[in-house]
Order: sequence, then structure tokens, then C-alpha cells
Amino acid sequence: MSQTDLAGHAVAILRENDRGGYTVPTRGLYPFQWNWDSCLTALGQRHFDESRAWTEIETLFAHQWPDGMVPHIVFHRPDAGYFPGPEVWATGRPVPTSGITQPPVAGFAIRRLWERAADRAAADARAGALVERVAAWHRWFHAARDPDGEGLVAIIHPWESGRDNSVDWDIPFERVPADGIAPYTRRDTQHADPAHRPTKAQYDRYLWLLERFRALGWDNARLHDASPFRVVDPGFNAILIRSAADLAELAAALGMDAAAAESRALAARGLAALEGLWSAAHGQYLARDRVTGRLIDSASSGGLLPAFAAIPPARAAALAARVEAQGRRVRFVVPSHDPADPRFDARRYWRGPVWLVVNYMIADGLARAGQAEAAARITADSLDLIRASGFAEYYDPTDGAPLGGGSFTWTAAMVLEFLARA
Ligand code: 9WN
Repeated sequence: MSQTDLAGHAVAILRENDRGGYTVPTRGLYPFQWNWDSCLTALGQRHFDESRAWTEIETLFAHQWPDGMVPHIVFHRPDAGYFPGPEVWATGRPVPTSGITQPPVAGFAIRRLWERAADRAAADARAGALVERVAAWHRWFHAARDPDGEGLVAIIHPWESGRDNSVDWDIPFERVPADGIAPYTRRDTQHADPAHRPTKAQYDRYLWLLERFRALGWDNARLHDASPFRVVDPGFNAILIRSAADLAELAAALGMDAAAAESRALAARGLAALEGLWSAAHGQYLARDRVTGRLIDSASSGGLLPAFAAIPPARAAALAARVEAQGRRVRFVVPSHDPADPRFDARRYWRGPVWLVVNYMIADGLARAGQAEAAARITADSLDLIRASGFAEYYDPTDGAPLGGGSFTWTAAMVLEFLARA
């Protein structure tokens, strides 16, 4: 496929999955609006319809909760094809939403849209209107998910990480019971191969947490301490730090000095605290179990994602070396788990497969840090995957086989970004 054909195909997927004001990740498997999917999708939409790109993020923020949280799913219209649907979450929002959040990549996405906009007046107005909302979300994180003021925030459900069944969560997940949950029927395994999805044991625990939070009335003042699963994910925090830093730059450019100062301070505090997640033994960052205080011995792509934030140059060089070392073991980087670890599983969702969104953020950060070679390898492998296997949800890093859903929205969006870079 030529570059033009690739781009044309990507645009067609983004149009096909557009439901008017928001885009579904893929038909069938994910029929609603997902939080970080939408923010990254907007980056693809900007290449052919800048106004539509702003709308994608505005629609998401129109469903922000009064406390500042931006939910991980907005259930715009009923669809029986996904479980758990709005009646299970029962969050009581006017337009139903889930009750947990997702990686806060909006600050980064909005700055990128704004910075590269052709319609300057529209970009100033639309970015300006979003700044306070994103700042409120970031403030919420620090209030609700960092009650002791460590500078890093915890996730309280694996779905919040966006890397649902990562090996990172195995040990903290042992504390989550699976008994007493309401009987349920999964829908995901009707759309995708069950061997490439999370297990039943994991789904039971996803639901146990959901039911626990629902029983507490989705009151964010209580959920953090009440959750047996509280994990500080380096990838999630790096995305928050990058978004806060980008929001600070954007706010300063728009003359919103108070928002700029607040965001700059949050980013600096987070960046300093992130150092506590560094593992010299692994040459990358690790997640911390906030309940035990211990680092979790699991080298996943979440520990490479800090490249996305302004980490010290020596750390960025070490992460680039990790990517290059992995690239000698698998054909396509970046695997979601270290292929040298026996727990690596090339086809099971976030326990091995490559995801283009993660590739994009790691490559962006490494390029910014001057690690051009590793960034170029990631970009080249990402486009090779599309040429070989089309626009899948994720891919086997050993042979490039397409996995999960097809005609996938954020994969298409990332292709447009990678093509622009290449
Ligand atoms: C749960 C939509 C989402 C992504 C996540 C990915 C997957 C959902 C699921 O799909 O999660 O949120 O049901 O598997 O793990 O990163 O946002 O594409």
C-alpha cells in the first residue's frame, strides 16, 4: 500500500466510526465514546477536518462530572453489544457514563491541535474554553487519587490504566475478591477471540471492583481508600505530567496565567516524584502497589511510557536502549510486556501485543529527548504493521498478526500522525 493509500484508508475508518460529535473505537466491540481513544482520535481527525477534531474532545468534556472527573466511557445511546453497560454502572449521570476515568491525555492532545491549527482564531477560542476543564480534571486527580500528596496519582481499577490485563496488575489483583458478584454474560468474547482477551478470573475482579464502587455511590471522596486495588502506574502518571506541562504552555500562550502556574507546578511535582518508580535493575520504570508500598516486578510498556514526559536525559537514553534491546527479540516494537519475561504472551491483549497509541507516545517522547534512532524504529515498525496486517486493535509483536477488533479508530488516527512524522 502506498503512503497515499494508507492515509486514505485511515481517513475512511475515522469517517466510518464517526457517530456525529463522537467516534466509537470500533463497530461492534466498543459502541460508545471512550476517553483516551477520543483525545488521540482527534489528532488523526485534525489532518482532514480540524473543526471535527475539536468537537471530539468537546463532546467528551461535555460529560465531565461536577467534581472534575472525566469518565472513561460516555454511553451516548443504548447498545446491547457491550458489557458492562450503563445499567450496571448506574452512575446516575444525565447522559449515562462509567464511574472511573482513563489516562488523561487531553492536555497533550489539545496543545497539539492548537499548535498545529490552520484556523488560528477558532483554535484560540476552542482551546481557551477547554483549558479550565482540563485543569479541573487534573486538580481532581490530585485531590481524589493522591490524598497523601505524594505527587503521583493512583488508579483504582485496571480499566483506568487503559492497559487492562497488564502483568503489572497481577499481584495487586490477588487482593480483589471475585465472590458475590451478580451473574453476567461477557460480550467482548463474542466480537473478539477469547484467547486474545482478558480471562474470566480477571473479568470477575473487574466487576467486583465496579460493584464495590457502585455500593459507595460513586463518591470519589471514598473510593480511593475503599479500593483494595490502588496502584501508581508510571505510564498513567507520565501522561498526566505531560498533559499538565502542555496545558501550562497552552494556558501561558493564551494569557491564562493562573492556570499556567498551577499546571506547571503539578507537572514539576509529578516529574520529581516519578523518579521514585525508577528501577536500576530493569533499566525502566515500574508500577508501585500503594497498598504495600512496594514496586511491582513487571517490566511492561507502562514503564517505558515515562519517555512521554520530560524525564532526565539519562533516563530517556536508558528507555531508548530498552526499546532497541526488545527490537532484537521481536520483529515489531513496542511489545506491551518484556519479551524476555516468561509471563510475556504475544497475543493476549496487554500482556505482549503492540498497540499503536503506546508506540506513538513513546516515540514522541524519545524524539523530543533526542533519541532519534529508537523513535525512528518505532515509527517504521508501526507503519510496517499496518502495511502487513491492516488497521487492527493490536498486533502480535513476533509475527505482526492482527488481533482484537478491526477497522480500529485510534490505530487509524495514529497512522495519520506517523505518516506526518515519517
Ligand atoms: C475497557 C477502547 C478501550 C481502550 C482500552 C482498552 C479497551 C475496554 C475493554 O478498549 O478497554 O475500557 O472493554 O476492553 O484496553 O485501552 O480505551 O478502545
